[in-house]
Amino acid sequence: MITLWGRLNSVNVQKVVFCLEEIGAPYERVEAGLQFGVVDTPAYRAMNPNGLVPTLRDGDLVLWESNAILRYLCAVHGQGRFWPDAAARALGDRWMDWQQTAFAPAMFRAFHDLVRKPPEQRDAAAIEDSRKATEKRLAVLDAALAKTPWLGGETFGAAEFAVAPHVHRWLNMPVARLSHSALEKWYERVMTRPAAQRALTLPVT
Ligand SMILES: N[C@@H](CCC(=O)N[C@@H](CS)C(=O)NCC(=O)O)C(=O)O
Repeated sequence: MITLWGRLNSVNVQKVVFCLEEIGAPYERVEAGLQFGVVDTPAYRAMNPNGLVPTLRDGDLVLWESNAILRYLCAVHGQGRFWPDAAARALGDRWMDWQQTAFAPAMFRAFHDLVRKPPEQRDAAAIEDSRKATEKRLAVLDAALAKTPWLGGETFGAAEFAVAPHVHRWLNMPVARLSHSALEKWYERVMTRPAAQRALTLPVT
């Protein structure tokens, strides 16, 4: 049995839940992080020394870093569904790395100030910088999705698990947004999947 530690309002946990639900592997999810605590206990730190969520255990293997978890699950439990070939895998991998290094850092500040901080503690200039940086990233994503229906090319793949939760968060948080039609159509396609609905349909908090 696979065990996943992490609260469902964490975008990095949502990625893994989306993947597990899509794969259909039996798993249990243990609440951890923020109000649930757990992440500072010695037992948890022994699994994940960063004290962050998600952490996944599958048999003897314990993994942290959400995209490493996604790659493992797709490779071992995905039965070839998410990487039709090496080129499609590499094309999707690009977007997974982009999500971690470019997209998530750009939107972090706007999300934290607008969703997790009371109005009097928000920094309007920092939010605006973050909003502009995010829009630049989204323009890149939109241009790519105007050319292919999915991030890895012609088929739904592992990169969707990594990128969609962040897009979902952006589109559902109280921020001024530009419209990106290819991106919005891709998001609608993603959200028709029952696995995406199970992972993502909850308030952004
Ligand atoms: N790069 C890591 C980032 C993990 C991370 O920052 N997790 C956040 C939630 S999205 C966290 O653990 N926050 C503290 C907490 O929930 O206690 C990953 O992708 O797994």
